[in-house]
Amino acid sequence: MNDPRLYAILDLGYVPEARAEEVTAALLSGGAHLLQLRAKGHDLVTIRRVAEKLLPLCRAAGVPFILNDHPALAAQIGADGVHLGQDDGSLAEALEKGKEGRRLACHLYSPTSTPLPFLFGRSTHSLAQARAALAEGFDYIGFGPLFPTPTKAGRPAIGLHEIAAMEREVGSQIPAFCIGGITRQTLPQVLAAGARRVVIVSALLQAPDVQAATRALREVI
Ligand code: 3NM
Repeated sequence: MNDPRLYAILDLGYVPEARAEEVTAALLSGGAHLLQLRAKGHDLVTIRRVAEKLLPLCRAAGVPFILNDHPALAAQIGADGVHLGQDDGSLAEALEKGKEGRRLACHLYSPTSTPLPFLFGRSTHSLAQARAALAEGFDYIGFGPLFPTPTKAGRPAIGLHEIAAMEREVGSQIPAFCIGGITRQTLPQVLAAGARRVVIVSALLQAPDVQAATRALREVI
């Protein structure tokens, strides 16, 4: 990743499948540096169908396409990475599932072939979890939720006080994206607290003009 700062998520909780491509195109043309498909509660057939529509848009824009959960599916469809929560198992397990997915995809798997080309991201909710994800070998982390957010309702906010230490210890080694309740209004405090990269979901997806909102937030970061 080449200094990615704004990570956008196409969340099917906000965007119906019928609008997924149009909204993704707006996020990409607005300047998102990474794009994740998040489809909590959707079946694998649907997730695959949507992912296969979004992947070529991301490729054309030169933006990595990350699938939330489902490492085997991510590898099968040729995604650029997979994002895992704290309860989604270890990096080693995800790597095994990814290898299995790739074996299914190309029928040519050899145990000596090069490592999977994709990125593994981990959600972290404290400095301790961020350190652990770095030590385990994840390629990037999410860090939050900084504020209460309807996108992950019920998850306690962690506030801004650990951002500076997290950036110093972890963000200096791998990209660390602050997440949760980041909007045009809250972004300045988040950046002032030391954040250098952010994930934004509802403030982009619920904007009247997704492209303009993405561009405006990207300019601030
Ligand atoms: N993960 P919004 S917070 C998907 O802290 C997600 O791990 C979080 O959405 C975490 O920008 C979050 O709408 C929701 O607040 C982010």
